[in-house]
Amino acid sequence: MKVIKQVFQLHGDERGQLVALEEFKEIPFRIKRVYYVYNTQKGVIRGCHAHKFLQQVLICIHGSCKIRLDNGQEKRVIFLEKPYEGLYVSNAIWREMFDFSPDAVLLVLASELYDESDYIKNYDEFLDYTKSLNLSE
Ligand code: T46
Repeated sequence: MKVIKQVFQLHGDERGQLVALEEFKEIPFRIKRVYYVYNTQKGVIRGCHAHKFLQQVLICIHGSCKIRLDNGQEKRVIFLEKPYEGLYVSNAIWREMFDFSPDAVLLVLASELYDESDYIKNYDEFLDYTKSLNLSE
């Protein structure tokens, strides 16, 4: 599985750092929604689902966390700890976020508005979904 972790350009000077993200430039889609996760309690695993269409870029803008990506054939764990690094997560990828540091703030840029019907929350259904995609290719 190809993991796309991107290092964003820093616009730093003696005052500090700034990162700018624009749709179709640093972010490969139109940004329709932004949300963030923080104050995550010890031992919590978030996510545990896939999306049919949604694409996202995950940025741990403070603290650290781990992301498990699973395309139905292969799993990878990615450590996010830098506010200038973004992890692209395409559709049809099972994702789990875990090992959040107490100060972690995970920012997510999303290609779609919130839509409950885009979620696949059952792992066996996810495997069937990836198989159906592979068959239609
Ligand atoms: C994803 C991972 C990385 C909304 O009302 N609007 C929203 O835009 C979102 C994201 C969530 N919600 C509500 C739905 C639930 O009642 O907030 C509650 C918690 O959401 P959820 O359990 O889906 O949170 P995570 O952290 O498990 O998953 C989220 C995203 O939902 C998901 O798309 O890929 O972050």
